[in-house]
Amino acid sequence: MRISTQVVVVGAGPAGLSLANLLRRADVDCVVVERQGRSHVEGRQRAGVLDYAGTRVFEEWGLADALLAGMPADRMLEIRVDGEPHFLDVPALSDGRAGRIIPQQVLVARLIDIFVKGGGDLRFDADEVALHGLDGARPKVTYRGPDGAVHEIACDYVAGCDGYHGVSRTSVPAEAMTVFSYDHGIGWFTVLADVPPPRHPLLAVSSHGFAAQFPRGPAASRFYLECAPDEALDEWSDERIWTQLRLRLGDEALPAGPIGERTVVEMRSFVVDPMRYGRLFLVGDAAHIITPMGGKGMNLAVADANVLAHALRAAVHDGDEDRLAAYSATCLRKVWSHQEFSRWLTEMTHEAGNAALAGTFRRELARARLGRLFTSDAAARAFADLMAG
Ligand code: RFL
Repeated sequence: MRISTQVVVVGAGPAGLSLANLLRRADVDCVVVERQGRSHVEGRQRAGVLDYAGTRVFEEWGLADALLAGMPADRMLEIRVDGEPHFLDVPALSDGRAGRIIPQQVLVARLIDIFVKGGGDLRFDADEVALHGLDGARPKVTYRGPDGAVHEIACDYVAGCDGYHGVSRTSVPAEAMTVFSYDHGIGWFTVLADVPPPRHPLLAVSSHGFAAQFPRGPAASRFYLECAPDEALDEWSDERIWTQLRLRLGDEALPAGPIGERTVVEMRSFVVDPMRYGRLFLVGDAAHIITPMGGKGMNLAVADANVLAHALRAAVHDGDEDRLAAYSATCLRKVWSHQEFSRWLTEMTHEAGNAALAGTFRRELARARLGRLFTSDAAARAFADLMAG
């Protein structure tokens, strides 16, 4: 079965769905192919904050009202050091640039709803997705549908939005891209639990190791616990989780709750340059992954989608490919800036607690850096500027 379109979007995560919706607004024809089923995609719980820059993207394209309705502003951040709370009012410190607290699965479900109700072509359960002729004038994407038939979609451009483990990046010859990869040398054990969310997103630094608690909707929290990079999941019994959280968060009264999901998150960063090969453009996690520290992964996906939507609109409607030529360099500026922010925050919050990581001298340096955030308005503003995106 053959059809043709202007853009095939591979993957329906935050990157692919943002791009698909922006393309519809830009009057650019697209088809989205997604390997998983709709309920799986809508149930994937990961990020929880859309930064200010992300909210601006959806405002500019007229999607913010539908997407962000009822989602509270992201205001205060608490950094607790040895049980002592410090609060940073991010919007107040960044001239009112507030993000929104929105669980990733809510954003994804709303993006799907808007796209499909608007007549968008979104194909779930697409198996064996393959990209062809990326360095030619008319690439193709093939997949096997749930009906067992092989479908072929000819197009002008392919947007590879299929995440770190997707097929898009691996379709590019290895010599055509430079890969940057960094292992942060720590592990993060994370659980999603039915525990009332903290009043404010909370980072906790102590000699027991780093921990964090973030809101995930009205009745749930995502917790992170620093651990050894090679730590096995089954080393974390429920009892150990709650004991360590109470100790590290400095909160003896933290209630235990049912744990829905537990994973060890890779504290690894990865970037490819360029984010383009011929008519393929890599977007979001397909091109770069970042540690969850600073909450920038989903936001970078939205930022890339925005740059690409503008560039594709100019190419399709005006025959102007200058923005497409600049796509990779434009995105990578922000990617590296966020990578630096995430690494800086990771290093500071982990080394300030656990002296075993980098020694006592670096622990004191990290504490001095942290302390500056609470005593220097300029330092707090620089931090808030990066948080706002
Ligand atoms: P996604 O979300 O991985 O979506 C890719 C989509 O492509 C589909 N796919 C394919 N489709 C067709 N053919 C194939 N061959 C395919 N292979 C894959 C997949 O099914 C999926 O639907 O990438 P995208 O869109 O670039 O979005 C990136 C974000 O999801 C990611 O950066 C964040 O979730 C990262 N992240 C966090 N980001 C934040 O901004 N703040 C956070 O607090 C935060 N916490 C997290 C996170 C990621 C986590 N994990 C496990 C990866 C917490 C966790 C636990």
